[in-house]
Amino acid sequence: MDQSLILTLMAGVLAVAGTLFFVLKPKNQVKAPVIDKTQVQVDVEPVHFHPESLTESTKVPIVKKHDSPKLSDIEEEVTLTKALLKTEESFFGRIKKALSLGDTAKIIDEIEEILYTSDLGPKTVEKLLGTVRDKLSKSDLLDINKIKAALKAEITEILEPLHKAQATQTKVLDVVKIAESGPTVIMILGVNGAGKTTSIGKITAQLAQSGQKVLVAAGDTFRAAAGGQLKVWTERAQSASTNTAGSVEIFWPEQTTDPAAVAFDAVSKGKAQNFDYVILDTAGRLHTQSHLMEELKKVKRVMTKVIPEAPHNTWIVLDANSGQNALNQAIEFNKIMDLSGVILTKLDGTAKGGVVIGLVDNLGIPVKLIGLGEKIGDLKVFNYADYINSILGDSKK
Ligand SMILES: Nc1nc2c(ncn2[C@@H]2O[C@H](COP(=O)(O)OP(=O)(O)OP(=O)(O)O)[C@@H](O)[C@H]2O)c(=O)[nH]1
Ligand SMILES: [Mg+2]
Repeated sequence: MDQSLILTLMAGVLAVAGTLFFVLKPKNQVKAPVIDKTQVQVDVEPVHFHPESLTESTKVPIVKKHDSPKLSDIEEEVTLTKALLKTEESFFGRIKKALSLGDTAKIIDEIEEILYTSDLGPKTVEKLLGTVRDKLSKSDLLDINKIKAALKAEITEILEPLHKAQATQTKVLDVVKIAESGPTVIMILGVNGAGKTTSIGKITAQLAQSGQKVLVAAGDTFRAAAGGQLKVWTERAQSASTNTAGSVEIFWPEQTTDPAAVAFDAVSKGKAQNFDYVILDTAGRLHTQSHLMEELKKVKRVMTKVIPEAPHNTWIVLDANSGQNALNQAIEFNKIMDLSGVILTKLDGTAKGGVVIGLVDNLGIPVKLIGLGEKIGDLKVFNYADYINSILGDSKK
């Protein structure tokens, strides 16, 4: 074909395409976004909240709906595997290295040392060690896959019975014991700084997202700033939820200094006003502070005057970084408060993630939820299979 004819044809095609582009382009794509400067505000970062340093006037920052993180935005951010990388390194990573010792007696000694320094507790270490010693032949001990399979089977035996029911669950709503009638009451307790208030914020956000009407009660009457901090979290929870059927309200009688009175009034209000959930925050305390433990018992007792089965869920919040201490705390709190679940926080970045196995083995109470960060979406239902795969370097995620 003649070269000039080809050029003419190409020019024609381009002209037609250009015309079609301008005719068919949707109108709203041409417009530049209009920014209402009065609505722009600095994002409130939900990290390292230090309520003590806030003054009365600044302690409740306003989080506007449009710029708050949505649960769906941040759901994918932290995976269990990512959070447990350090645990995997210091647990299975070290076992892998032990194989280079070549000698099976030395390998067993090294595995024993690793297990004892993995926050499992002596009873659980003996179980795992027994498996390695009794179920593996000399040649198996030189095969990392055989060791892994033996550990996996034993850890599964410990974790599976209490967590099978929640293996397919992803929502807080699905791991709560629900009241037969009236509001479901969740009491949250634990030592200072474990992550109680933060976890309540995260739980509330998820429940609101599931369309639930939630009343959060400021039962930490001990620390002056505690109510304000809880208020911030309830506002975040409300803002993070995109489900208009759900709602969040705080019960914070600022003049009340008795946590039992707060609990009683909150549960009464929850019942009278048809809330689906009442979640009670409590002040941090050590199990060795007997008067404060007595106080917790009283708080629990008064709620039964309104709803005999309340609290339907008594969850202890434990900081994974406390390792063996977390286990001791749980054992002691359980003696007095009859716990029904554990929220294990700060699993992100700790090397002490092995504590889960010891906790479940020694306590016989399920780990319901795990905290994987400081943001409102960083709370997941504990999945035992994912956990085991993560600490044994077998995760596909
Ligand atoms: N990295 C990380 N930080 C967390 C997590 N959960 C809570 N935190 C942080 O832990 C700190 C303490 O959290 P709070 O919720 O105030 O703990 P608390 O148990 O209510 O503390 P008290 O009321 O003083 O007893 C805060 O800085 C939180 O951001 C988590 O899962 N991961
Ligand atoms: Mg608190």
